[in-house]
Amino acid sequence: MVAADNLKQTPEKATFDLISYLKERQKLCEAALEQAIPVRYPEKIYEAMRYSLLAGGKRLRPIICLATCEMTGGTIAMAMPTGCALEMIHTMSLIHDDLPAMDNDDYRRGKLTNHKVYGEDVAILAGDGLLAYAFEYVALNTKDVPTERVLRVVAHLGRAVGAAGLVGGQVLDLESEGKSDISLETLNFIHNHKTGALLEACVVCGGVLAGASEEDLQRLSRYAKNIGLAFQIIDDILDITATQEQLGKSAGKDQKAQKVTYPSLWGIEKSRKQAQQLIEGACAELEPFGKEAEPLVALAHFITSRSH
Ligand code: GRG
Repeated sequence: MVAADNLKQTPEKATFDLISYLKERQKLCEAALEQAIPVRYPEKIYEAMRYSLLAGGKRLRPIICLATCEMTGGTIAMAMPTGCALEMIHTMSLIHDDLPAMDNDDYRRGKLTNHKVYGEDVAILAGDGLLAYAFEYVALNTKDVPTERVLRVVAHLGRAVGAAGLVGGQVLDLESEGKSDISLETLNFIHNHKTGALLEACVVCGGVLAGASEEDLQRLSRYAKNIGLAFQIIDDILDITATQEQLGKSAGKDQKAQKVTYPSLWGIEKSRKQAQQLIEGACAELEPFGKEAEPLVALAHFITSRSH
């Protein structure tokens, strides 16, 4: 899943083997997700939830959450239920985003979209089921973490998904469709909410679970906001430059929908440069964590050099 050409690390980062790290972490996350939702009666809804949740994907959100928890003194076990919940929430947002009422997409993660397989009605419910279960899962399965930290995680996740996060970003994105006069400020608002809020929750929740200081949580939040925006800039570039096979979803959608994107405002080269600058800013926030920050630094560079 992780191609070597995705990993153009600078020499000083080359000592950290990100390929092996991601492979190992993806395996752990896959195993945890596989166990998280057993099929019960009525089977159809559990199967629909599992169809999208277990359809692959890079698992960046849980991996980032686990890495932050470890970097700030916690363990993988403390963060895994939150990592799974983040992937459930992310999957819910993809299922709903692909619906005919939104982006109307046929492919996701290299497979037919949820509504193409189960119908629109079940796909909406599968998203709802995943969203609700994410919160139940964190509350019931987080062990060896003080209750007030778990509560804080639940609140942070709620904020990241709701109108102050994903939902708010998506509404503005839908409203902006077909408009050619979208400002950079509006574009940033859309992506800081639609993509950035959940990535920020991955990082901050990892730190909260480990008991990181408020100052460190602020640093982590700034790191995440930078990588969130860089992630979206690269996503916009890939929509133009990558193929459907590479992306696992339709390519060239933004241009077809005449959407304002970073490359449409800046061109591809300037967009790449801006993403690179954001990643450098993100990594600067991690300097106080020293060598412990290696995985998060490498992950930030991975985001700008990925090809899918
Ligand atoms: C119903 C509460 C509720 C919310 C839904 C639909 C919606 C609101 C928000 C849209 C969020 C969205 C689809 C953002 C795009 C994020 C993005 C860049 C996804 C691609 O992430 P990757 O590349 O995908 O990490 P994989 O498949 O690797 O996980």
